[in-house]
Amino acid sequence: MVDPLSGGPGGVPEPLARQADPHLVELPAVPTDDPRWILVEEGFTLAREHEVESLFAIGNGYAGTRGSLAEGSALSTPATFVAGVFDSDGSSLPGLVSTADWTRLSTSIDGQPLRLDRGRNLEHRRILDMRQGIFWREWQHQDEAGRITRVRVLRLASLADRHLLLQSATITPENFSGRIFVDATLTGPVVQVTGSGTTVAMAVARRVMNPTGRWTPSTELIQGRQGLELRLGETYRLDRVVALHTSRDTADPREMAHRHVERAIDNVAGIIGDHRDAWLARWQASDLRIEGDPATQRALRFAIYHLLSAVNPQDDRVSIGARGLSGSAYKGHVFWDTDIFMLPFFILTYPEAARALVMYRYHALAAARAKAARLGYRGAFYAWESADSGDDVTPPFVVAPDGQVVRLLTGEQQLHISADVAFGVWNYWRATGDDRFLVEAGAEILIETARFWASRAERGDDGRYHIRGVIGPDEYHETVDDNAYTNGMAQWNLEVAAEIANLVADRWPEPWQALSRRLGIEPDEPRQWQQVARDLYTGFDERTRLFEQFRGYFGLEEIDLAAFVPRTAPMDVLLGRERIQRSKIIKQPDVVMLVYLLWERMAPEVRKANFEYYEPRCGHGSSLSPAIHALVAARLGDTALAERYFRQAAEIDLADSMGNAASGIHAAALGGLWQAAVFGFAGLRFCEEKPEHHANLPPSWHSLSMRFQWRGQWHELTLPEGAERKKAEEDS
Ligand code: IFM
Repeated sequence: MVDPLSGGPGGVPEPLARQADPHLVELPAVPTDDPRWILVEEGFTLAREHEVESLFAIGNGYAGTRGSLAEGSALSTPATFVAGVFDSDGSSLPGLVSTADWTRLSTSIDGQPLRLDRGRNLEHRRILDMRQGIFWREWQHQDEAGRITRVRVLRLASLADRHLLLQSATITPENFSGRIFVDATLTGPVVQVTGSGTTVAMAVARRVMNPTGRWTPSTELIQGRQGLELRLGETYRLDRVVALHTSRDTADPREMAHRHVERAIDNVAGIIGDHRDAWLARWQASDLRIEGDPATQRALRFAIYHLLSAVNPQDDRVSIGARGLSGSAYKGHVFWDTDIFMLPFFILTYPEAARALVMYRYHALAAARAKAARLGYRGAFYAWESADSGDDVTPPFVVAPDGQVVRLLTGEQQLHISADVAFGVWNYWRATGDDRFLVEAGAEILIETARFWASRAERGDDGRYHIRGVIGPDEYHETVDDNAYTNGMAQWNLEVAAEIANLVADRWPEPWQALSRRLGIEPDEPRQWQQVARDLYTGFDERTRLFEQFRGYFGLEEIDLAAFVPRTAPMDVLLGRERIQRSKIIKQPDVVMLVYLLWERMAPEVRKANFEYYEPRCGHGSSLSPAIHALVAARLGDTALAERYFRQAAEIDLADSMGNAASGIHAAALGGLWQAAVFGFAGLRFCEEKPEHHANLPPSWHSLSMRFQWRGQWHELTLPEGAERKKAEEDS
């Protein structure tokens, strides 16, 4: 097996040039050199600042901190979010709370503030070290008086102890001696109480190392407003450790934070070492290695890094919002993005984290039942957008790109979320064999979602069941009847719930009796679900092998997307809401999504016919779209098209190609990118209850290797295999 943590050959560019440090006092760690493990932002472009803050965010699933400049800039929006801590001002929907800015550090030299927008930046570099989970900054600045100062910073959110955040900075006057003052006070309240009564407490401790390498009791550098006289070439180091606790996890978060930080401040090297080890261990399990294509390698690691930064296996009452903990878009709300796009990565490489995510849905079941009941249905209708409680927090109105305020129907009409949740639960159980989860939580979700479908589907005059007035994954078409994705997934949900009910009744009779008593399950109910599933209208045409995306779709206006290349704005903006609704242009894969998720149930010609029909009609107005197209194209053997879509998916954050990375990375697109590599190019599938693969690697990928867990066993996958691999090596 290839060592995931070693560098190694393979067309890799030269490591970053690093200067030998002449000083005794250094940062307590060094950045990774290998460009396949780091993202580097050279210089400073004010207009890119928000985007850089998102991409360079650090996180450990408990807290996430944006990669803002410590001293700020005209556009800086530093923020630290704590998973599961939401607040609203009463008039608005709950959004993730931003805590005090623990990263703030502003330096002045002889009274002059050291800032990027003053003087000259001889060197300025930010590095996201994905391998070690560390944000680095190196800055050499010359002020108007010619004084050159070097500042180095590292910042991390400990993966070994999720309550700790750490920053270490060194400062060196390189051609002068002068008075230096570092303002390291926190901004914002250190204890916050949200409207719903959650207390978030931060405790901070600092210490300073003098140029001889000793911890100094002197606090003049950071507290005496006069500052400290630094001599030419001398380096001081400032460490700052923050302990973060909330009343979600302890009765007295303030006290807990104080005690925690007091212990931690004397163990900075240990905190960094443990954090680094925790990341290295995670990478051992979760890395995906691509030889021959360093840019793709880095893009995949970027995806994995942000997914890992957003998850916390120790807290099953939180899930991952659409932008993880890296930005405030969608107020940190959780969508189907987690169950369908991100969860597969965790299921196969980090099952403990996957379990926490599916348990979040179990805890949300009460809210999902209440939503169904409010609308007059049985079972569980999950929230389209949820926060901490599982209640639906979808905004009722949004401001469209043209400034119009429009009614948002997604919360009422994206019914498919219930089947998506069920699909994630079933996927988790199937891959892990976690029977305890199935019996104690999963079966209940599958049953309650099936009940919802059975009560929501109406029998029509044609004798078939129909699901009317919905929005499918394609959000350009609202209030449609018999959306193929919704009906197809509902059908799957009903069938699987019946199978699972029979399985649990058979294998675990006592818990089953308790569950059926508690839920009032009639003996005949599973058979009724099967009947609704059998008679559910699917929109499938035997002759053409096509699913009609919804009733009437085939009669809509045909618009050639090729005429809009190069595209200057999303298609709904270019055409307007009314026209797009009357057209066949779709926002994101809908039937293609169904083909992907229910792949094993579709005949090969059905998969192909539907992809060929719908792919040219997709406008990719959602970040969730390109990766799924890449995946399905790769499975169908069209590697060139798959590669094009794969690149498009990778660029959503790394090139900010949709123009909205400023408010957070796109976690679902990153999960989709991983899936495109694993389930698309590597063709990993779980047929007949065991893993198999049908690879279609892009020609530039000399090899792909990864580990994954299936039913408690770790498997190694290295492609191409055996003879094929030998041939590829000879050819290269
Ligand atoms: O869940 C998605 C949806 O499919 C498209 N609009 C954005 C949401 C959040 O990412």
